Amino acid sequence: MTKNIVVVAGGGGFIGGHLVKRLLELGTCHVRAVDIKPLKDWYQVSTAAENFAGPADGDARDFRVCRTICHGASDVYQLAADMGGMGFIENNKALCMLSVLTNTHMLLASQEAGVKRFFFSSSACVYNADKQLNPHVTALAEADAYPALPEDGYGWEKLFSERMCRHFREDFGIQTRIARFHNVYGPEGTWRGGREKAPAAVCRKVIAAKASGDHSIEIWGDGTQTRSFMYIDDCVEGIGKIMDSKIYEPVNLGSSELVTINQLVDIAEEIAGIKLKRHYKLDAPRGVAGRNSDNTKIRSYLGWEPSISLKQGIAATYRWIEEEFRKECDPADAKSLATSGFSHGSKPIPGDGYVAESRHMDTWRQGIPVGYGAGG
Ligand code: GKE
Repeated sequence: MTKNIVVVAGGGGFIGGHLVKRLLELGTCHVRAVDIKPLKDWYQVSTAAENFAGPADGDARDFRVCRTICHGASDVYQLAADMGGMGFIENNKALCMLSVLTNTHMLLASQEAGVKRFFFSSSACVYNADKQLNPHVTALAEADAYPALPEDGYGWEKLFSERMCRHFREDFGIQTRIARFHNVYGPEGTWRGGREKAPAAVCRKVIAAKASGDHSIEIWGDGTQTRSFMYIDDCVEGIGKIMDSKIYEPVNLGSSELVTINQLVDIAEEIAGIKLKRHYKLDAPRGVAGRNSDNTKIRSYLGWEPSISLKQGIAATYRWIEEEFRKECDPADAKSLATSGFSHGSKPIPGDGYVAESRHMDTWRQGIPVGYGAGG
């Protein structure tokens, strides 16, 4: 019996890598994993999948690539995006918005190929910033995305692409499903280099402090800012449930366990068995003051919501990063891994992020496919 073809765009990344593995474990479909990164840089490689890797075969910003990977497919999971934690999205707003090329071309190619279901990975960054001014935040319900005032760059692109998914469903009939991810973390994710999010960054810094013997930690902001963090296994389970559901409009996929960044550091310290001196970097990217996920809608539709506790998830994540650190880092590097850097495209940049001469740098080229518009 021929199996349905299922495409995972962004399959070489954090969430995509776990999703490819889960789909293969289910054994009901043929999986195509697609990512712009060369195969050697994929976070996880599943040899049982049909892997499309690198700028030529795996760049889903390129319509030609999208047509090839969507041909004959029944389901598409569109998770490909230029993204990262606050250190990246605050310093690369134009690159984050250029992910619109990927979402547009993947929707067009899916429509053309007769794809039945299209899953789009949106984000809590679509939410109105004026509703996230207080650490004691009221959990965000789906309607709080309007009136629109999302996170600059990344949030606007996600909100726009949500609308495009909706209108492709309404006008062209493709079954779209949209989940707003609330800060996903776990093993096999980004933990250094400038794109990492807070859970991985904090684990790395505690591990580095322990390894270097310098028992201090640099924390962005004043540590009172709040978030909810969702463990990867809940995320992958939620993606499957939402794709199989009748939830047409965007829905939160996130934990409702609200913590301060100081409490996140407490948890990592407890796992490490050390207490660190805290230095607060007030000029570092902080994002909103408070953010949490209101799970009323997902519970009402699915009778389910993410439930893996932060303590449990951070314990697994800490162990995995500790192992990576041991494998990849010389203890002498520990000091350099005790601080988080910012990046412009993939170029590290100094200090507060702004570089006057960036006008002349070719960072913008990183936002478009090789040969884009060639022959024009
Ligand atoms: N990345 C990072 N690295 N954040 C730190 C660090 C550090 O070393 N130290 C403290 N923080 C603080 C940040 O200043 C921010 O206030 C909080 O942790 C969470 O930062 P984050 O994990 O980078 O990202 P945010 O939750 O603010 O925003 C992310 O939300 C996701 C959706 O929930 C976005 O960057 C996207 O990754 C995504 O939209």
